[in-house]
Amino acid sequence: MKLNNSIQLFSRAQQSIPGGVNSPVRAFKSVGGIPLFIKKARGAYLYDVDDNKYIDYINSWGPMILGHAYEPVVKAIQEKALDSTSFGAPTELEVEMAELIKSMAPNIDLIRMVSSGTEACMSALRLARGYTGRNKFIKFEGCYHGHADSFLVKAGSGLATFNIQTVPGVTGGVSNDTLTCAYNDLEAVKKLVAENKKEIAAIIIEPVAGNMGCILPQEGYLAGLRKICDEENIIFIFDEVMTGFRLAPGGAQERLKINADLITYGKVIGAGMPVGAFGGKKEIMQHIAPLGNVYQAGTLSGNPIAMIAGYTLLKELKNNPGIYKELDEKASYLRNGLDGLLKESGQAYVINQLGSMISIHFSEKPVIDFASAAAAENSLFNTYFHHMLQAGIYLPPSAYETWFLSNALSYEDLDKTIEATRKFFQHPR
Ligand code: KE4
Repeated sequence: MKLNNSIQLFSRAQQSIPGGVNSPVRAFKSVGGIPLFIKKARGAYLYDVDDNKYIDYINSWGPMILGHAYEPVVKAIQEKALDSTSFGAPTELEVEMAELIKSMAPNIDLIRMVSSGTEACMSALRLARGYTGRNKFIKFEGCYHGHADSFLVKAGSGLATFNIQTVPGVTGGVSNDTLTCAYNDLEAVKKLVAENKKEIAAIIIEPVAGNMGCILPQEGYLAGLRKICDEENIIFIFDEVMTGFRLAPGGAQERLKINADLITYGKVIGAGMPVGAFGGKKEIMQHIAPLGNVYQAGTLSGNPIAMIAGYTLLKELKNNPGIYKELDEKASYLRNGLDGLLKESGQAYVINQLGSMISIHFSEKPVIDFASAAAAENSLFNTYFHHMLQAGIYLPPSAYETWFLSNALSYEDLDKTIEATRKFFQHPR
């Protein structure tokens, strides 16, 4: 596979951009090799600057749920841009976007638009602290809620990939209020709550974790957390930056039938444009400025281009709920195909999947939390990753990321993915 232009661009990029990338997870640092520079994408396919074609299982880390360059979204952006790209003043489109989200997602009385998942999560945490008057919060090892200081404690995604346990620049004053324990361990939460009685403002969780590979909540786990929050007056925050509008129109709240108090969004909500959001019950949200004194702001929050992109995509998803069934069927087909061949291969593995989120862990034990994800044979994943890339299949460049399916994937694409995996496990490495 010719990679000359990516190699040259990566060398040039490192002269001007830290690590040559604008987000660490793109750097291929854990899987090795040089990152591919992408020229364009259409539907389920990426094309790099050397004109190699790949079946895309990252989809911009989630947003491209209907595939790249989805025509209604592209057209809407092109038209809206003619009327200017931002005003810094309220618009009708923002009202329509908020009303559309409220019609799709449960438990949203009020919602505030921001420009990233990080902003959404950090704002939701500040609001929970401001509303309860408490400082501490609980997050789970391996979960990633963006790069705000408070969350960079035992976090997933790039921090897990690069094994960054403590982040220089995050002060003890901040991280001391961040309590952590293992995902899927309800007793550990009960213990933390008992040790920090009336001091915990929030529990924030990825209802289906995607930043340590895909990890599902065990039976009763989320309901158990809900019960603790109700009993202890703790705000239950669902970080649905990944799961929102992906697992169902109403995200994980709808799919898993659990009500959160505050919900954060990103990725799909912006259709690839910089959009995040946080919302929830009026009783809590009305403490956000200018209604209340929990200050939160953003020059480009709700700007027309980002709004029209997200609005157009969400409308498509709302008006064609069959898309979710198609996505689930494709994910099940892929899972069953991989399961069948891996069973025959003799290689220890676990496949975790819910809806269009899926990951393979080369582990003999179930992968239910960060420790079990970290204990898997992740060096084998790195070799598998490059084998798949050579076969024209672009997986997330880390064992600590979930794969994201788009509905643009054809069954032929899925078969190619299954066959390339079969070839990998047929030959000794
Ligand atoms: P952003 O600030 O990157 O828009 O969102 C942060 C975030 C918050 N919550 C969850 C559950 C997330 O998955 C993310 C971002 N996810 C990573 C991929 N695992 C983004 C990719 C990147 O960092 O470049």
